[in-house]
Amino acid sequence: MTVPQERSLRELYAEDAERADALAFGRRGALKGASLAALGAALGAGIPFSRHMPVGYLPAALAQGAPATLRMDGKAALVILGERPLVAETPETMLDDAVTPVDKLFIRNNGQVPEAFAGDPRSWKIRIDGEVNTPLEITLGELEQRFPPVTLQLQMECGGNGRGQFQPQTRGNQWGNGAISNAAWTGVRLRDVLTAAGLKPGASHTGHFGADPHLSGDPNRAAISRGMPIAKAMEEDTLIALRLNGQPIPNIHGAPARLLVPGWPGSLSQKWLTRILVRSTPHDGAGMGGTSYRVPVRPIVPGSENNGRDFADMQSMPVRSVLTSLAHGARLPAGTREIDLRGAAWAGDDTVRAVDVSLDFGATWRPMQVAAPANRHAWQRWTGKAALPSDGYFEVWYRATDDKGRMQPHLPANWNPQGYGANAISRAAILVG
Ligand SMILES: Nc1nc2c(c(=O)[nH]1)N[C@H]1C(S)=C(S)[C@@H](COP(=O)(O)O)O[C@H]1N2
Ligand SMILES: [Mo]
Repeated sequence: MTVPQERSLRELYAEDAERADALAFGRRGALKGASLAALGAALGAGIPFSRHMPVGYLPAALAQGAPATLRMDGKAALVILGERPLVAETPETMLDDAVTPVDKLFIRNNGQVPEAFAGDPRSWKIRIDGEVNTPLEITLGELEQRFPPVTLQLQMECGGNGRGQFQPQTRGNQWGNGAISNAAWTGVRLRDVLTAAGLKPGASHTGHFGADPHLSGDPNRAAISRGMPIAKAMEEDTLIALRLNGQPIPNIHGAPARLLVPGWPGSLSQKWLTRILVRSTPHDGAGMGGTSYRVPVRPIVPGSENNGRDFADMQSMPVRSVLTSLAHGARLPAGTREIDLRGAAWAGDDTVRAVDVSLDFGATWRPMQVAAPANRHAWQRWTGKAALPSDGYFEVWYRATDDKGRMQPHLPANWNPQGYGANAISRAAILVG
């Protein structure tokens, strides 16, 4: 088949990717001469590994539009996914630092951003109540005096990271892979505080509360209020954080104190923390139950209606990787025959055993070097090189495998109504010459 004259293949891909694929790819799946040439023209270069391109494959270079970027004091030019509430993603190349700088932390709000606390941060109070022997109302000043300080590099990843991969599309922010940060957080262990309050025998779950108003402004509604099993609350890496990369936490990231619950959905890491309720039943706040932060126990038909029956709370996040040394869509000078590959990988409560890269649409993979995490629940950096046989259009496919042998899949699995847990292999398009 030939490509229609009146529209470029690129335009057609933007409008109707399926039809463009049907035009560009033959029935048997091999790209034909004229179509291959048209696709090469749309991409701006020939495709040296075209023989490995799968049937109906949409080249990564054609699969995205131009993003809106954030302008905010103290923040980098993140990609805006939503204005109200404000949600912004970190492009993968901005995740090139081992410790994520404050300006590059992604932003995820569910409600309004509260006014910055005007008082002395040390006077901010957090209440610990519910299934405890001695309810506490403790200021940050007292917290720092009573409990030993801890500094850890901790991943924080939104439960919806990767959501944009799901077909059919699910509701919520269409994240790429950039709802992840790995900053150095200083604070006190939540377990020290809970132990000081004294857990009653029935204490089984927490509920978290913050000072941010609901989007509607209704004071009786919480923007978000999630909770976790007490075992996660008592883990040594779960913190009430007071400092971020050695500085006071900026307001947008939850000043003056927030929870940091690494490896589990970021929504547990309550910003502007005011209260932790210890419960004898799972918490029932905003963002709990139904299909919120929950995934089907057994796969459901993608796109089907489901009220969350037979769903389970998302806990440890799945394995994922980012490529930080080369931007998707990068152009490299003609004659480039070797590229430096570098990035990060993480796997919730688990560690990453391997990162592999393919330049030939998955036909062959080569292992990268993966460093140990700085501490448990920090991400792991990976590096390596890859050789290019010629100029042309290439895709760098990268995938991580966790220490239990679970690998990023080719397509996101376990479709669910709110789009959690999509961790398919990523691909970055590069043009050489
Ligand atoms: N109080 C409060 N805490 C919150 C949220 C929120 O909207 N309000 N969003 C949660 C979600 S969904 C995520 S992913 C992280 C994002 O933290 P960040 O904006 O500092 O990156 O904060 C969590 N804590
Ligand atoms: Mo999130």
